[in-house]
Amino acid sequence: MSNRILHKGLKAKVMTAEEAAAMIPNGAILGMSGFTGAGYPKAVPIALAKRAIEERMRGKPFKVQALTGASTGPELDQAMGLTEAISFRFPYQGDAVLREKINAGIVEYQDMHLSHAGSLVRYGYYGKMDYAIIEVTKIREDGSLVFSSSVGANTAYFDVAEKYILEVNEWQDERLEGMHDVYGVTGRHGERTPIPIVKADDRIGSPYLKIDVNKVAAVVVTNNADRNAPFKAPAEVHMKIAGHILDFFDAEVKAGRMPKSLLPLQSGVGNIANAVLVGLNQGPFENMTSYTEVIQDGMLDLLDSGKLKVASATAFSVSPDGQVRFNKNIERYRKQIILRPQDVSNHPEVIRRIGCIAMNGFVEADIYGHVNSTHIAGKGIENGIGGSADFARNAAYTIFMSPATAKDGKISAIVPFASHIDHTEHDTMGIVTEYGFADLRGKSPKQRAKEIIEKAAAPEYRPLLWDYFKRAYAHPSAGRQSPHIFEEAFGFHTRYLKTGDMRPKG
Ligand code: 0RQ
Repeated sequence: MSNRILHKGLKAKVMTAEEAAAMIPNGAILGMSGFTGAGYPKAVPIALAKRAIEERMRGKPFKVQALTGASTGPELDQAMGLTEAISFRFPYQGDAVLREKINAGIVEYQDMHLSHAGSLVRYGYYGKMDYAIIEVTKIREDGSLVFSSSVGANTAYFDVAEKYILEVNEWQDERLEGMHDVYGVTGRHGERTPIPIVKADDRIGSPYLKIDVNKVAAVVVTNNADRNAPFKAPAEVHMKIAGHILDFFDAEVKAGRMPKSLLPLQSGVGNIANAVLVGLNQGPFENMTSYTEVIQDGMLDLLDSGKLKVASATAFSVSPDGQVRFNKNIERYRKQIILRPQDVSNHPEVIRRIGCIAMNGFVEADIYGHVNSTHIAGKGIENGIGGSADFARNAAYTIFMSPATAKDGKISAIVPFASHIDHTEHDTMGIVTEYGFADLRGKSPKQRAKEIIEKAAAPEYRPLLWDYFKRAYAHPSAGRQSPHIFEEAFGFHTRYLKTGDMRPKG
């Protein structure tokens, strides 16, 4: 028996993952923990995936609706995707197998701002939630819970679910206890009160979540690692992008608009974001803070060097090496890291008040500054909007970053018209590629077009973009604010789909 279950009544609820999964009916609505491959349930989802196969062999359907915090790991999205056990997925995912099922029309997917997830679920838009399936590190004597490596949407799912299944994961370090700051954004609109965070390191809640233990239907003990993907060393292109961002910070500090400690950093996941953090660790800025959603290896480096004082987030996304380092220094990190529910970590109110610097990746941006973070033309959705718009719309500085081309130069990340728009021209302040930092502040659409084409677009695409812009400006039915020629606005995309290259032959 696990020594992580201290509540007597809940000890009696321990069963296998298969027994717990057997309680879940076809068509159930499940709220599961998990955010960026951290803190997701690992045994019951596998058992549900197996059950889908068994039921199908008996000629019966078995599919559930899977709501989570954000992306999870192979035991959940991949296993349940492969066996087509998911009918509907919300609010973010990043698994290759499930992506294929979504883009093939087999799984319905609602991509949503992560700060909104809890509130939307509480309003009942997804139906009556049958089970919350939540990974925890420990169940205390009084039945209160110590969450694991993410908090995500757990509090909302506990609030609305009829019954709970708890996965107690002994792989998670027990010393995570004390790192969480559980605070509920509850109540209907009009009844809510301000979230009292004025600095990234303010703690406003409890390290534990008290639950109604009578609702616990099952406790499953696991010992499984989070999905800790290794980081590639930043490539030259990533380091160049990071360099442009650091130069921009430098200039803002010199202009007296940013303090030397910068403003609270929000950094997306991936290699570019990590390269920026590596650059910050070598740069001149001290006493920085971070108010973000995910803590990656680069953040640990900054905490280790003392350049970063605090990191507030909702989840970890560290490499296997980062995990070892984290567990080794966990006593110190507990004083520096705060894990909050995603409706607090990503809350527009807090992001606007404290004035974050939002830095996120993009798929494509158009000449007027609209940004597509999610859809690849001709292929469908890549991951999802995640928390990017929670931060981008509300931060003091909003920066989007990407290599200027993809697929060996055949695709330009700067296009005449984005084929899908997640962030509008009104929210984007900086578009950064290896070629430079297009500073869009204080510029009209036409002025932005000049800046983006000249600073951010790859040189081989600049003449094509200028040609389009100039002809659109001269077009009799285009208007002169944000000129477009509708028949040609997606010309780069249609050429790519036809020839495999956005550049015309010859
Ligand atoms: O494809 O893997 O087949 O080579 O897209 O692109 O350059 O490796 O960049 O991993 O940082 O992802 C926007 C998707 C960038 C990510 C996005 C192809 C490219 C490659 C991945 P391959 P890269 P990244 C915090 C904030 C939304 C969520 C967000 C993302 C693959 O940053 O999901 O911001 N953002 N969350 O080749 C065709 C293009 C392309 C393209 C790239 N224009 N056309 N393919 N690719 N651009 C995190 C959370 O909220 C949890």
